[in-house]
Amino acid sequence: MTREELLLTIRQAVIDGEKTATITSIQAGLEAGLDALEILNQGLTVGIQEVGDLFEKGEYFLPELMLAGRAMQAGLGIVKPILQAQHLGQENLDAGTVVIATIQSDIHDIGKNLVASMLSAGGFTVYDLGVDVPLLTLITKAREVQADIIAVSALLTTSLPFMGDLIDLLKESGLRETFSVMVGGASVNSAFAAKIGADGTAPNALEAVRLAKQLVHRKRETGK
Ligand code: HCB
Repeated sequence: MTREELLLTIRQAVIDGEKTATITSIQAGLEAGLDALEILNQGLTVGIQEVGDLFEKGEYFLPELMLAGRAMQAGLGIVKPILQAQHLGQENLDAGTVVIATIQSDIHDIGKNLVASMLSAGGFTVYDLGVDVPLLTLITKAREVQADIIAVSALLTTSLPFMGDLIDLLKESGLRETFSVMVGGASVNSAFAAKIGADGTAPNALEAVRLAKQLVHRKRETGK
């Protein structure tokens, strides 16, 4: 099979919600020399986006969405350790402390989990609070562990306002300068991040690690 055919097989396995086929097609891809990042970005992620489109068009329903989510998670089970290993060793071990969660009212966690894993691999101490996490829980944990960054994820457009509320709450509590705030998830873009006054956003897990490093560097240099 060509590279493109291998990637197509991975995408299709996610679209079909076939966990076993996702695993075997990834293994075949790796054996044939595909790179883990290529499998993630051009295989798994393209597949799950297609599933979202089919759901939006009314061709897929919740069960298909759930099966595809499981297939994606199974695929990440193979790809994530490879990506982590590729990044370990190149990073310093005291990169900073991050409290991460999917924000209140949202339960999507595939992307958030990927970001959390890659931050760990990048030398950050990561406290993952899970999904549907209330704003006060996030802030309390961040204070307890003296976090550098609060990173939040949201995929539902109806969850986005809670990200703005988080920043407002930090301001009201006099803590806005204490924590950098990173926002992300498929519904988030730079314009939105700027509008709510977040410190940045990232389109994927590797960019999220890069951004987190910049934010900690800035904080250590300037205190903000
Ligand atoms: Co969900 N769902 N879903 N869903 N779902 C979406 C998100 C829609 C866009 C599908 C659609 O209509 N096209 C849609 C949201 C529409 C909207 O609000 N605009 C939607 C809906 C409507 C729903 C329900 C409401 C459906 C229902 O019940 N009727 C329900 C939500 C319930 C709730 O949250 N309260 C629901 C449920 C589900 C599941 C459970 C079936 C399943 C989630 C399983 C899980 O997460 N454990 C699911 C899935 C799988 C999706 C899609 C298909 C894929 C999401 C995904 O995992 N993407 C999604 C369609 C889509 O996104 N196009 C669909 C892959 C990851 C890797 O991408 O963007 O999350 P990511 O993360 C990236 C990136 O953004 C960045 O790095 C990550 C890694 O590269 N990043 C950060 C992420 N977080 C970051 C934080 C940072 O600080 C920095 C960077």
